[in-house]
Amino acid sequence: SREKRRVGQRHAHSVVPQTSWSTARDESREMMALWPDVVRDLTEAGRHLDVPEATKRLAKVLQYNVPSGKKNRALALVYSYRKLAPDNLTEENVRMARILGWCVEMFQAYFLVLDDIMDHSETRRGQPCWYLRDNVGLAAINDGILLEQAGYQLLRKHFRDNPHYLKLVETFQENTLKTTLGQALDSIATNFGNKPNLDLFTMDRYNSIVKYKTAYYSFVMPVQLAMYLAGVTDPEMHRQAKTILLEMGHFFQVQDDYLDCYGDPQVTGKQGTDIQEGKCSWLAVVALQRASPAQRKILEECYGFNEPEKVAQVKQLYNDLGLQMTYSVYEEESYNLMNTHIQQISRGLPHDLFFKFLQKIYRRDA
Ligand code: GPP
Ligand code: MG
Ligand code: MG
Ligand code: MG
Repeated sequence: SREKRRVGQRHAHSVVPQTSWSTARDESREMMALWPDVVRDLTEAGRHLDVPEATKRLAKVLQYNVPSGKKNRALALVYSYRKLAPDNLTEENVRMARILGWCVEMFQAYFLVLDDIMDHSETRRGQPCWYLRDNVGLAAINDGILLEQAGYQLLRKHFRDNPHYLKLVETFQENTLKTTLGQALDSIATNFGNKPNLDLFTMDRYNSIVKYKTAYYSFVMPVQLAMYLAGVTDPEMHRQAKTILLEMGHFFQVQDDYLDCYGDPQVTGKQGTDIQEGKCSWLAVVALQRASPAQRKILEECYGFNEPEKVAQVKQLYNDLGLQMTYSVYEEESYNLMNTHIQQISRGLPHDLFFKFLQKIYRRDA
């Protein structure tokens, strides 16, 4: 099971709930067992026989970018389905949930391939970013679109006769739109690689960016999909699920921003670039809230530049401002708040589903 550790003091009363993660590990294995079938569905069975090189390319793009991650979004979908349709858990129904999980992972791969180009990242999931592989370069943009379209093709192949097929398609479309709008806000805040305007780094701005770029597709979408697959269409249930899942998604991106600076790349599988890229990250926003005029000047001069000395000065400032402790307290308080909000869910949604999600992300280091 994953170790939960962090530099700094923890409040004495906070105890990490003990759970067995073996179910998640087993489910991950089941997902992987299905992966070759998914690739076959997308690349064989008489598809595009006249352009075999293109099909080979798709197979290669899928293999490098889709199954290499933690598959948290797919696992969340399958887990949600199990909780939402406990009386319908036939082998076949669970297999369908897993396929839908792979669709989600294809969209995730699509976003990450493009995000890594935009963020000038170097590693992802412990390997070089796809666009940095030999001879890929900006062809990775098209490969990203291939991943997205493969997601829709897989969905169509297996779910076109499902009564909620249209809802499933729209769920992918709507959440992709939200994500893309969020990514636009993220780029706008960096001033597109020019010197960022730090006056715009407010907590309000931050909240909008992360709601759109991360929370919708990472947390809301997998559960919405599981709900439709389970035949749950009650709007109030969808609304209550969305509210708590947006809160978790926000928390998750704050963690991602923290780990960009303070995480171990061996564990996260990626090298941070937020300071160099001038991102409106949680650390930058909190630093600006607390900085003295002299400290603000350091940020004005050093934030958003590649020079290692400038990056080091920003990190030193974060340390001087005690941001690791600030984060630690924030994580604790958010955790407690989300636990309270889960208990307040009233519309027949299984609370343990959301508690499980929360446990999964609380004090994560990857
Ligand atoms: C996470 O931001 C957000 C995404 C990966 C969404 C990308 C959306 C697109 C439309 C391409 P991040 O850059 O902080 O993630 P990471 O730290 O994993 O690079
Ligand atoms: Mg990124
Ligand atoms: Mg990004
Ligand atoms: Mg990040």
